[in-house]
Amino acid sequence: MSVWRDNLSHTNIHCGRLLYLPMKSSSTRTKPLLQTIIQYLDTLLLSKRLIITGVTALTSSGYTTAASTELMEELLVKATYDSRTIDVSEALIISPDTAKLLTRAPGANVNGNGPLTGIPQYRGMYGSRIATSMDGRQLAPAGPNWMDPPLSYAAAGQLESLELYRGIVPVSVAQESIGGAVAVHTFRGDYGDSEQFQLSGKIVASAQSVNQGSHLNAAMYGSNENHRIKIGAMNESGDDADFPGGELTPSEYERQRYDFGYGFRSGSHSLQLDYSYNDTGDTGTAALPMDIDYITGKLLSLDYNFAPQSDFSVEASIYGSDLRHGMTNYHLRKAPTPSRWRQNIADSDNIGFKLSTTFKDDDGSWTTGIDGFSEQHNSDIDNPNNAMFYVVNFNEAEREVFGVFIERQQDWSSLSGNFGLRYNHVAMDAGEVDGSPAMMMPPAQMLRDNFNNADRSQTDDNVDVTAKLDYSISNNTSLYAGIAQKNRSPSYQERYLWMPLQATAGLADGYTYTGNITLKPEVSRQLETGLDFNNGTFTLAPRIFYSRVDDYIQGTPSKVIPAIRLVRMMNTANGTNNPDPLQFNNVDAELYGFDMDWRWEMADRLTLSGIVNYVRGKRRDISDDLYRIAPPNTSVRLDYSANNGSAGVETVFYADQNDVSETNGEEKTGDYALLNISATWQATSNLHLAAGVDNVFDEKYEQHLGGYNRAANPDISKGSRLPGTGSNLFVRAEWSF
Ligand SMILES: [Cu+2]
Repeated sequence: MSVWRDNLSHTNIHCGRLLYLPMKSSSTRTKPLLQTIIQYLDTLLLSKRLIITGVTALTSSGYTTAASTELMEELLVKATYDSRTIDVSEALIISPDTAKLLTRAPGANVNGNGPLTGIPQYRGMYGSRIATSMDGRQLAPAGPNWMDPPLSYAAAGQLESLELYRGIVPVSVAQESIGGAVAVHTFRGDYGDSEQFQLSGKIVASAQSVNQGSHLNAAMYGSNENHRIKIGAMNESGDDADFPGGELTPSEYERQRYDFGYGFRSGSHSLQLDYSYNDTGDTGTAALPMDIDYITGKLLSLDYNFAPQSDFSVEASIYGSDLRHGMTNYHLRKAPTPSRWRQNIADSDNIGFKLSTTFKDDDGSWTTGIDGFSEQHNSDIDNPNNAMFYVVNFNEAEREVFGVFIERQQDWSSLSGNFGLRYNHVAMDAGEVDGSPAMMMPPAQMLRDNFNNADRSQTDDNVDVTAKLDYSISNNTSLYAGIAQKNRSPSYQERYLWMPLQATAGLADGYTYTGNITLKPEVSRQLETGLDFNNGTFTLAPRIFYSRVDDYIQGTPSKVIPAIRLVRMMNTANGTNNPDPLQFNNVDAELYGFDMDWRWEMADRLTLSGIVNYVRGKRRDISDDLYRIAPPNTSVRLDYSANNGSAGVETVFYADQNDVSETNGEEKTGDYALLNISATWQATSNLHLAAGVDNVFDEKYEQHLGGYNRAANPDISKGSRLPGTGSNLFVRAEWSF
C-alpha cells in the first residue's frame, strides 16, 4: 500500500488516508499579499514536495492503535518502516526547544548548547549532516555557531507533526541527507466543505517551575471549501534554569513568533502562501563563547500543487528566508575586561525551490524532480569599547546546491522497494576577508593574505544512490534491508573559516578552528537491516546499521603554522590558555549501532513502550572515537488512558560514555536515570489540561551531548560539563473553539 502525503492538506498526514479529495472550483480574488511575496522572492518557482512512502501494514495497524482508546495519549508516534511521525498537535510540549521531541524516536538525540538551540543527532551524526525541512523548505542558520539551528525556526505552537526518517533517507526527501532527515509539518487549518466560512481557534498556555518559564500560543483559522486563512502568534520566555546545586547561567530565553498562512484550492489546483516572523531576544548559550542578543527571521514560501488525475501530480514551491543575528560575550554573561568584549553580527539569506512530479502506475510510482537551495552568509565581529577592532569573519560566504533526482516506489505482492538516484551540483565561494588583528599580528596577516589570494570558488559533483527493500513474511512481520551511498559537501564554516575561531556550527568543544578550502565531500556507504513486527498487541522495530564514511570532515590538530602562532600569541596577550587550533580536514570514519522502539498493549487501557539506542562512532585512519556521540540509552513508559484523561510514567536511562574523542579533548560522562510523570484531563469538550513533573527526584546529572560551561558561574566551574536541569513541575491548558 502506498500512502500519499501532501503538505497542502493536513488531514492525510496523520490518518494515512488517501489524499486528493475532489475540489470544487470557484472564483478567486487576488490577494494583496501575493504582491508582497513576489517582491520578496525575486527568483523563480519552486515546488511543493510530494513524498510517496512505501508503507507496510504498520501504518494502519501499528502504533496508531493507541488512538482507538477513548482519549489519545499525549504523544503519538506513528510508525512506518521508514519513518516515525511525532504528532506534535497532541504532544505535551513544555520545552521551547522542538528538537527535544526527537528523542521520542529511535536513533535520535539532541546536541544542546542552550534552551533554544537543540541540534538534532541521528545515529551519531548531527549538524548539517541531518537534513531539516519545514514543509519542504530548507533553511541555513544565521549563526556561524548554529545558535539558530534550522529546527529552532519550527515553533512548537504552530506544528502539526515532526517526521523523522528512519535510516536511509529517500532521495526525494532532501538534497543532502548523509545522516538522516527531519521533516516538520505545520498546521495550516483545514478547508471547509461548503461556501460558508467557518472560524476556529486554539489557545495554548503553559508554565513550568524549573525556570519560571511560560508559553502562550494563539491561532485562529478561517476557511470554506476554497479558502483557508491562518493567523498565529506565540510568546515564550524563561529565566535561568535550576539544577540541583545552583542555576545554569545564562540559560534564560525570550522569543516571539508570528505566522500567517493563506491557502486557496480550486479544481485540481491548490496554492499555499506562508509567512513567519521569528523574534528571539536575550537567550543564553552557556556552552558557547557568546550569548544570543537577537535572532530575527522572516520566512516566506509559496507552494503550488496540481493534481489533475489520481495518478499524476505536480508540486512546485519557492521559498526564501532572511535571518539576522547578533550575539555578544558581555551582555548576558559576566563580561571580560573591556578590551576583550566581542560582538558578532551575522546574517543568512536563503532562497530555494523544488519542482517534482509523481506518476502512479499499477505497481507503484515514479517521482522525479529538481531542487535548488542557495545560502549566503556574513559575519562581522567588533568590540563596542574599541572602534579600531574588527574581524570580517565571513564575507558573502555562499553555498549553492542544485539537484536532480528520480525515485521509484515499486510494490510487488509481499515485497516493496524504494530506489533512488540523485545528482547534486554544489558550488561554493566566499569574498575577501580582513580584520584589525591582520594589521597588528603577522600570523593573522598571513592567514588573511593566504585566504584572499586563494581560489576560494569550489564545486562538487555528488551522486547519491539508495535502495530500500521491505519484505512481508507474514501478516505480523516484515523484514527490511537498505543500502545507500550518500554525500555531504563541506559547510561554509568548514571551508571558509580563515582565522582560528570557534565558529563551528555549534560543536562547542572549546577549540578554535580554521577551515580548509580544498576539503572534499564526505561519502558515506550505508547498510542497514531490521524487522517490523506487529501482532496487534505487541510492536517491535529493531534496526542495525553500519555507515562507512570516507573523507569524514573532522577537526584535526592544525598544521597551519600561522594559525598555531596566532592562537599562542593571543594567549600571551590575553593571559588565556586556549589549546592549539584544529583544522577541518578529511579523515575516515565509521558509525554503527542498533536502535529500536517497541510497544506492548498490556491491557485495554494500559500500554508499555520504550526505545533502545546504541551507536558507536570511530575514526578509521587513527585510533580515536568520534566527538559528541550519544551514550547508549533507553527509555520505558507506562501509559494509562481513561475516558477523559490519561496518566504516564517514564524512566530514561543513559549509560556512561567512555568512548570519547581525544582529538576534541572530550570528557567522559557518567550514567544517570531520570523519572518523569505526567497526566492529562479533558475537562470539557473545549478545554484540555495537562500537568507533570520531569526529573521527579531532582537528580543531578550531566548530559553527554550538553556541552561544557563557558560562562562565569559560582556553581559550575568553567570548562566543566553543564548539568541537566533539576525537577520541573509544569502545567498546560489548551482551549479550542
Ligand atoms: Cu550566535
